[in-house]
Amino acid sequence: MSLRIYFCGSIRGGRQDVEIYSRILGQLKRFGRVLTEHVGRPELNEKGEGKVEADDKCIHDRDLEWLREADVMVAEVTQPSLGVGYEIGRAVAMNKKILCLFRTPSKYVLSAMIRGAANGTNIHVKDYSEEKVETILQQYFEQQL
Ligand code: 6IA
Repeated sequence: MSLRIYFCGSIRGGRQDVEIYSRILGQLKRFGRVLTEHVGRPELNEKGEGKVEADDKCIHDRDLEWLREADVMVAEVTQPSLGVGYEIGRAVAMNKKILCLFRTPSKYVLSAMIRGAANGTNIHVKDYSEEKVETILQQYFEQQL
């Protein structure tokens, strides 16, 4: 059975990096089945649906269900997002394998709570440039999983 991959990227935190999410998603498909492809869709913006509390509850509960099913999480963490930080915390609590990708150079400094969570086993944090992301993913999926 193929690996189930949970990809995270900012939505209400800001959609500036959506094209990069989409490119990473395209590459992740080589390694398994991505459960959260919507994160890379440009038409999903920070406004749209989801203003009603019940909708947000559905999104939260469905995403956590996918996270439980996932074998590995890949999180693009450059654009700060409360939701992505929360998902990473939940994945840590579930002992999931996690790869966080932070693009450099960036106007942001990655939260110490994410960079400091890296432990060399389950949780990896990699700085990357766009042209290296393919190699980083290749190495991660070959060596860590
Ligand atoms: O706080 P953020 O919105 O930036 O959190 C982004 C993260 O939360 C992503 O990695 C998603 O997995 C999850 N997430 C947040 N919103 C949604 C969503 N619809 N659908 C699926 N996953 C979500 C939001 C709709 C709305 C903004 C129009």
